[in-house]
Amino acid sequence: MNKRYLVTAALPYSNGRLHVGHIAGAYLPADTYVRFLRSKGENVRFICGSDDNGVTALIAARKEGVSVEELTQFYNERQFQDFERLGIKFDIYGGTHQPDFVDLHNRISQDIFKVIYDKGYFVKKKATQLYDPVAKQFLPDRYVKGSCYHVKSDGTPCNYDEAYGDQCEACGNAIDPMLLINPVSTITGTTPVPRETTHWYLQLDRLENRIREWLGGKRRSAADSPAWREFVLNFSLGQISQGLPERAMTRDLDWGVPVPLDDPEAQGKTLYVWFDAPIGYVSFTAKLCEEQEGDWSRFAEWWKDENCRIVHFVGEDNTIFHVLTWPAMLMAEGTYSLPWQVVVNAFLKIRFSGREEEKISKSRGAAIWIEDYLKTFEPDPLRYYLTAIAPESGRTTFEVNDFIARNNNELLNSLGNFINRTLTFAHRYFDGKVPEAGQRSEIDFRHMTKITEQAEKIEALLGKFQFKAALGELMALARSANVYFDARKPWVQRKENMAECAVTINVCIQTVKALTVLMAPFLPSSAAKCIEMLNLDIDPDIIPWIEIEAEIPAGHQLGQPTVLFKKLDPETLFSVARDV
Ligand code: B3M
Ligand code: ZN
Repeated sequence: MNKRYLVTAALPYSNGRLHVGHIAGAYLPADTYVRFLRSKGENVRFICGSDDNGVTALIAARKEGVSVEELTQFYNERQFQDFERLGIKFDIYGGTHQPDFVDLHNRISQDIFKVIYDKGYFVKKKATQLYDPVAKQFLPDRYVKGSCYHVKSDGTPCNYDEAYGDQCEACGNAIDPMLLINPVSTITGTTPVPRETTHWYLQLDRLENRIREWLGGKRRSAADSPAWREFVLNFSLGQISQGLPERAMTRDLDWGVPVPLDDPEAQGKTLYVWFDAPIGYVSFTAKLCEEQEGDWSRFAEWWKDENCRIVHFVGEDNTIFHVLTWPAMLMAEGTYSLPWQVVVNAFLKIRFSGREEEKISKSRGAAIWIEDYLKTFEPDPLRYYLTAIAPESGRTTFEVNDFIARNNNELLNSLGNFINRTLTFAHRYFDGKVPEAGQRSEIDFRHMTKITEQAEKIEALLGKFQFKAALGELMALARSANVYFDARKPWVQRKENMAECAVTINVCIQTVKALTVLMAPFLPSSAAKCIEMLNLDIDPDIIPWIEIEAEIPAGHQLGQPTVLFKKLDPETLFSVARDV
């Protein structure tokens, strides 16, 4: 059966710039996966856009003294540029409140809300919420801060005192703002008071069994369905065993999707941002269908068709919403497919030389902003490093010195060096043409077999979302290519036996081609340079995976060799980091 893939990356809040942590969390692995799928000839759509609704945008707009519309459009544009320049290529980049998207987004969000409402999965309840008497408004979750009341897995209290009213960043648990210890309004700094208001609550408890079944059910043992990352599964099953609380899906807020009910008590209320944000994936798909086929309702071919695999890439703080709430919404609605996989990365920490490792933080100046990075550097060294240290099974640290070292030792000295020495040799001694393949000996064959083996490993690992390991196998191939080159000594062969030298360089050029195909999902602009250096007539954006096995014929004229990777020095990166 013809499978299709709909891949999404978490919708960034359009309230600030992007830093390396964002990229490592969701966007780079998603882009790598999509590039891999495309090279395998799969039919795939890659969807993203900004999360404009809710309070985070309001807070930022208030702080910057601009309207929330202005703010979200400004950052939507800037973030999109960062993605583009990093080679992260979406089929569509929308935004839940961007002028071209908001109508369709509101309509689809409201439709889903109404279906769930009609099916009786919401209860309307009066609840007491925190109200700021100075600002004269109810405080949405993100407007309240206080100490976390949860108990950590080791039995000690969390007590993190910067916990927001929706989630504790220290222990990862969902927060009920009414239970926060010493709550403070982030708008005015006053102590909020409890006051009564009406909301619509999604009865997650009624869906617990179905979510558990979906998480651990039969589907998971099917050979073609990669396993969940362990920390994701454990965390999610843990949440379910504690019991899923009813969650309010509406808010007292005037920025967002209006609650689509005739009820007078729904007046002035909007949908909870975590209700409408994942629907952004759907509404942007609909917009793409409108643009490509003139009919937005064809989003159903992606969202309501069992032959389409839906894959979400998110960071660890989005786990609950993608592995529990979102599937619950889809189950309650009833006509959508459930995610095929949710790929979650943990947080990335950062360590500047001479400093302790720390949380990436805007306020403390501990971040490398993508915009700043790109002023001085090429995208691929960053893509390389962020994949090499990908927080796939737990938190990892971006070490500025390590970034430089790995660029210089691995990208440059291993991968870049092999490609460069091969191509310059071919230019110097074979007129820039691919020499005759001749009679390959055992050592040549062994090396050619190594290419096939590595390609198979990389393919299998990418299919299982193990990007870091896949990149490791790519680099292992680059290393053994250098070992082969050194063992054959073409610089000696050239003087003693030109025919044997030709065999060696032919093998090396075929290796460069294989490396080009294999590096493309990770390092797309370097792969494009290689395509040029090899002078191949292949679309550099979608290099077919089968090209690994297709040898370049003898006599083929190569292009000019250019520098693939540059040596980086710590001072330059340090000055970028200091700019923040
Ligand atoms: N905007 C949260 C975040 O960037 C959020 C993701 C929404 S995905 C539907 O952490
Ligand atoms: Zn906590």
